[in-house]
Amino acid sequence: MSAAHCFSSVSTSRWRVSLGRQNLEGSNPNEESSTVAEIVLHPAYDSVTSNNDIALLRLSSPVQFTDYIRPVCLAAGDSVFNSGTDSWVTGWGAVQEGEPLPFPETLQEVEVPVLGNRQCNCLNGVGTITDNMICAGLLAGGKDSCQGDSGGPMVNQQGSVWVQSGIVSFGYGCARPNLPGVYARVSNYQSWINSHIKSDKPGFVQFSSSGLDADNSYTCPGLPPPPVTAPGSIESAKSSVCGKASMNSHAAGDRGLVPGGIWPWMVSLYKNGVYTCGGTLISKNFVLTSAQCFSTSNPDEREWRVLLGPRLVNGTEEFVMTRGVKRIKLSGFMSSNIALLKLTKRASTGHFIQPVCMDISKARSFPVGTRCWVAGRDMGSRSGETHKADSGLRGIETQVASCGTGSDPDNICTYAMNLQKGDQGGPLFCKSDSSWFQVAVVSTSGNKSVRSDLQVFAKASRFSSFLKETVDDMPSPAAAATGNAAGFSISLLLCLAVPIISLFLVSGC
Ligand code: 4AZ
Repeated sequence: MSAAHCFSSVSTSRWRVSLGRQNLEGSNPNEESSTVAEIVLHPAYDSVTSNNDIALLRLSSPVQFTDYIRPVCLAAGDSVFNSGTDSWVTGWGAVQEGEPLPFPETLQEVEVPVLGNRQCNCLNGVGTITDNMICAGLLAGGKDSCQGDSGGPMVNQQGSVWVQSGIVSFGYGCARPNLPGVYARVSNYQSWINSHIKSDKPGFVQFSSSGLDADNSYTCPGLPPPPVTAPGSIESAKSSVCGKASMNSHAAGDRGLVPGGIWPWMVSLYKNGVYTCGGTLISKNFVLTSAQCFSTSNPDEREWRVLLGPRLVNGTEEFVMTRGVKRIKLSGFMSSNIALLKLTKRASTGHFIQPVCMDISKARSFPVGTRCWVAGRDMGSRSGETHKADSGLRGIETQVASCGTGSDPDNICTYAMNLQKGDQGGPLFCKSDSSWFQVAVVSTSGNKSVRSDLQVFAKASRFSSFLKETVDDMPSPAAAATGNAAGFSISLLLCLAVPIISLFLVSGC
């Protein structure tokens, strides 16, 4: 993939593509090169405005992937790049205006933030920046792409995956203050790119920015006024929503691979570096777990670390973020009691990290048949192998069952399951009105098994006053109509590990 403006015709004979190269001069031990079978310019490329500055080159023969030659992922159509999103641009272009890259012309990289389209339009002159463009640069100047970088990539890291958001296209000079570089917006071309690639299609990944985009409220004389967002609307409440597993509902499909995509409220608790318990994020500042995870009624916060944002990377569990613990509060020091951990710094939420909802006002019912999950960690069956488990993740889908006669309203029953040590502190969470609610905390030794076909859990709502007085930033579920959990049919924790691995191998990006 390159920029259309690099090609004055679609004649292929004069072109060669070099891969795996670091320097433009001298030896490049990892270099491969290929002739070009076809050059496809975007049919709506406009050389005057630079709109649709994108081209595809079909190589004459497939390249062998190596440690030095690998495909990048491409930003899928529904990607969002908020103003400020950290980006990297690479190329062999000029190091400043009029100053070519010196011998031996080693590949250069520069880190620049995305600059929103409204602001970029305003700075460059309203009308110059179309929706098919994305800008990046510093208002102060000093960092930019430059002549010779054209056609090269702007990429953004999401977890361990690099996603190409832009193709170097144009700009007024290089690195000048208030004149960001302009790039073709790759996410707008998913269907055009796919229409030209019949087999071995690229891996499209939805890139997501968390929070609101400050560019939406950027005002500028020539621009239409920013859209009004009513207070309390879904948009403005986005940061405090709970219980939406957005990555789970479309973890794979025609948009390609979305990395990770497991329950975003799951956390792992480590004591002195050893996995000790599962837990859940219930607000930006608080994690809920079982009181049984603590061996004394007065635990030492400094011994604990919280890993947030579970993701599967090549079938192995990884976490996006870690936090220390400022405060541990136990509701009591008994089997079914719960514990709240206040994080040293609030968690930044997004697709990978999001609190689960809690029904502290006891307003919800979870009738017989409601879909629920228990999620925890697979610690292996043999002792002494506690953190060697392959994926680390374990999920069991279950349903609310009747507790039978004389049932206690403070308990909830599900069909029996084989709870293990690694499930301790993790959640039983159930779906209500398209949001996921944590109904109970798993405490592996505290469950009273009255019947062998049932699992009895003490409802977390019995601790509602403890939760209310401790957690001062409890999020609220999004309105039911905005739910994206429809079509939720994949038993992801257990089943998707395999397709994720194979998709990685197939698309390789
Ligand atoms: C060029 O001429 C060029 N500062 C590429 C990028 C930028 C300017 C010029 C952006 O290839």
